[in-house]
Amino acid sequence: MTTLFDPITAGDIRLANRIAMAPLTRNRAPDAVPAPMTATYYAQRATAGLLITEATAISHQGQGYANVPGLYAPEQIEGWKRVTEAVHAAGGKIVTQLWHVGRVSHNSLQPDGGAPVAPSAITARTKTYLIHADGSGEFVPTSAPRALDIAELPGIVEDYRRAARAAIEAGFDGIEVHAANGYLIDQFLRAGSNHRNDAYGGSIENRARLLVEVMEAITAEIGAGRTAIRISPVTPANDASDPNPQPLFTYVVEQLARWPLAYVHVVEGATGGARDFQQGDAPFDYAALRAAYARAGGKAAWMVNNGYDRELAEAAVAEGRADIVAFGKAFIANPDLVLRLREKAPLNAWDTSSFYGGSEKGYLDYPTLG
Ligand code: 8OZ
Repeated sequence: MTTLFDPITAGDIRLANRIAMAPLTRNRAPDAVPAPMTATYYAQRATAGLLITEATAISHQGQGYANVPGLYAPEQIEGWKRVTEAVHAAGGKIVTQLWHVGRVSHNSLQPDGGAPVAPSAITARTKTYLIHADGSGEFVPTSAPRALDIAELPGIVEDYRRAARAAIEAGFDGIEVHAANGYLIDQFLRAGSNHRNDAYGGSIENRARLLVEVMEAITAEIGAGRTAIRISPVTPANDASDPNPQPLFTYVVEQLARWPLAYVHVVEGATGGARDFQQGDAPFDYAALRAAYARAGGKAAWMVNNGYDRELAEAAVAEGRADIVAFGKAFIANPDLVLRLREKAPLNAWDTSSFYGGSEKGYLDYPTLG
């Protein structure tokens, strides 16, 4: 019987176990450059089979929150090198999550204070996070976006390609495309945010076109075995909505089967919330999604996330419903989560007040066993 503690090969990446650290935004990267303490943070957690970094902007336009890191400037690449070296020295594996927020942004975070970009000029009913000059943080409504001109889309695909190359230069073992949680790629996928009437809107095939082009560019640039993706078929995060997610995401995974990717990462339910969250008329069938991927020839490892505890994760892997399970908040509070799960030891509780922004407190100071 397969357990969480068995190794697995995901594309070109060899994982020592099937426990991944989910991508977690921490807002501790002043000027979008990973701080020195960030190398310590990830290295502390290097016994994970795979670390996935916090979402990392592919461009200035892709930025939507204060103090989140990027991967488009030389000093950012240098900052990430410190992280990957520390993780590799500790025996871990690490990929970075490539992110364009689309409409989930604020004018003050955009180049020249401009409007955030989106498939359509529809404001997301959600908030973003700003940090003021005095260091205080605040959640504020996102700014009204402008619709991207079709002529701008090749430039965005190019930004993804360049960021993937920068990730390899920074020493990452691969990248995960952030196609989840209501950010740019997900905004194109879902009918609620995509009202376009060109080749990137309307039909499912059209709404998935940007995603397919991004995957094509990245896999050609760094190889499919170092490329992964995260999707969240029903999440309402950041005002994401679609009346009929099952056929949409069936088409998405059928397209993903074209490349021998490292893994496909699925957020089940509402991100950080109810696992049985529903959009549309029927509960989402995740087993059918995976079956559609397999039927289309998909070979990547299947990673699941959202509200898993030890029992649920062990059952998912033992019963073959998942190859890898990603843990989020539990990894913030338990740097030695793998050991604790293995020993069935109690977990430290997380402190939500230090999730976003701040110092080493709530970042580097969670205790390990013994
Ligand atoms: C929490 C706060 C800010 C961003 C996501 C990147 O939901 C995020 C995020 C989460 O994927």
